Amino acid sequence: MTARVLVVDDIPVNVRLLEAKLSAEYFHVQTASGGQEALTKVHDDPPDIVLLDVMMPGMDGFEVCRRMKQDPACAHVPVVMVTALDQPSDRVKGLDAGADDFLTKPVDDLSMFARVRSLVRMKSMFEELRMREETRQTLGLSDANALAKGRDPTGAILFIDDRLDLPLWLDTLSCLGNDVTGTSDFDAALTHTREHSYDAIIVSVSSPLFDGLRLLSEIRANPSLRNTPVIALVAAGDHRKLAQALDLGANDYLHLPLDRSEFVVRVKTQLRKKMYTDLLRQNVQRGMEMALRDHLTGLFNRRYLSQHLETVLKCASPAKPVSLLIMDIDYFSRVNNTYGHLAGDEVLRQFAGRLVENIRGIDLACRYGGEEFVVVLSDTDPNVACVVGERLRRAVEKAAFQVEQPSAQIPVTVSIGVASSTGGESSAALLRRADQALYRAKGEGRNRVIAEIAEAA
Ligand code: GH3
Ligand code: MG
Ligand code: MG
Repeated sequence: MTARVLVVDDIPVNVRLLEAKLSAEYFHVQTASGGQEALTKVHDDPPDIVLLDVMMPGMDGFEVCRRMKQDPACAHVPVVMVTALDQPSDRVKGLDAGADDFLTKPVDDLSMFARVRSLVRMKSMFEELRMREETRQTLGLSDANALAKGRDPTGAILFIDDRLDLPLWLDTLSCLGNDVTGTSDFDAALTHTREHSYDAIIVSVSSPLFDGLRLLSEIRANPSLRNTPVIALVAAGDHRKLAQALDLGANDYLHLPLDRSEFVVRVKTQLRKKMYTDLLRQNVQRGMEMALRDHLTGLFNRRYLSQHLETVLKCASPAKPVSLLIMDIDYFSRVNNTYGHLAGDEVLRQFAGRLVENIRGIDLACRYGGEEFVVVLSDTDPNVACVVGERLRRAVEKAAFQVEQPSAQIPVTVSIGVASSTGGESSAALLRRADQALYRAKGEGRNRVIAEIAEAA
C-alpha cells in the first residue's frame, strides 16, 4: 500500500522529521507549513491522510480540521492530530473538530505507522463503497443505505479485561449506543466468542489473571471472527507484549492506563472499518441487485462489471493503479463432457466460492461469461495483482472440486491474465489487455498467471 500523506506543521524541523520517517516506509509525503496552505492543498488534490499539528500561529490545527471536514471535496480524508503529550484536553477538542485519531509528540514510529496504515485502509474501503454507489446510480439502482452517511458506527462489543472499573468503561461504550458484554474470565470470553458474533473485541494482554495473548490467538483462529477487529490493551512500555499482540493479528492497540477520548476514538474507528467491510460484503448479496448478479454463482455479472470498471478507472492515477485479473478455467468442456452439465455448473459455483474466499471484501469478483471470471483490484499495482492471481490459481489447483451428481472429485486448474491501468483508458481497453495476457497463459501451457507487459511507447 502506498499512500499520500500531507504533513502540516509550522516548524520546519518537525516537518522534515516526519517526512523522512514516512518516506523511508514508502509513503508519498507532501508538506504544508500553515493552516491556509494545508486547506488549499487538501481541497485541490486530496491526499489519503493528513497529519496535522495542533499548535500553529494564525489558524490552529483544530480550525484547519473543522474547515476540512466541512469541505465536501475532502471531508472523507482522515485527519490525525499531532498533539503535545501534556495537553489531554486537546484530544477532546480534536474530536469535536472531527479528527479521526491522535498522535502525541514525540511521535512514536510504531504507533504512527499503525495508525496511518489503518486509517488509509479504511479510507480506501470508503472510496470503494462510494464508487459502487455511483455505479449503482448510473445503472438506476441507487441505494441510500450503502454509505450510511453521517451515521456514527455502533455494534456488538466484547470487552475482556480484569480492571476494577470495567463497568465504567462498559458504560462509556453503552452510552454511545453499543451492545456491550464485559468479562474478566478466560473461559467465559472464549464461550462468548464461539456463541456470538461481534463487531469489535477489546482484550487486555497485560492481565495477570488470564492469558490475553492466547485469547487473541484463539479469536484470530475462529473463522467467523475473521473480519472482527481486535483492539489489544497493553501496559505502557511493554513493547514485547505489544509486538506479540500485533503479530497475532490485533488491529490496533491502546496503552494502559486508558485515556477516555483515545479509547472512544479508536473503538469508533474499528467499528467504522467493520461497517465498511460488512457493507462491501453485503454488496454482493443484496437482493435488489438481482439484475446485476449472475444467477448461477451469485457474483456480479458482466453488465455491472463494465459499468463499475468505468467508475473505478475514472479515479485511477499513477499513485492509485487499478488491476484486473481475467481468469478462464482450463479445459472446462472436458468437465462437461465427462461428468455432465450439472456437475459443470456445480464446479462453477464452487469456483466462485473459492474466488470470493481468497480476495478482500474491497475487491470485486464477477462472472464475465461461461467459465470466465474477472476480479477488479482497485488501488493495487501489477506486482501485487500477480501475487493475488497466483494465490487464486493455487486455491483452485490445490484441492479437487467435490460434486455429488455424479459423485466425483474433479481436479480443475485456471489460467489468469493480469493487466493494470493508471487511468486514461476505457474499461474495454483494459479488459482487452488482460485478455491478451490470458491468451498467452493458455498458449504457454495453462494453469499459470501472466501479466501483460506494457508496450514500449
Ligand atoms: P481452455 O483451456 O482453452 O479454456 O478450454 P475450455 O474447454 O475451457 O474452453 P472452451 O471455451 O472451448 O469451452 C468452455 C466450455 O464452458 C464450453 C461450455 O459448454 C462451458 N460452459 C460455459 N458456460 C457454462 C455453464 O454455465 N455451465 C456449464 N456446465 N458449462 C458451461
Ligand atoms: Mg473460455
Ligand atoms: Mg476455458
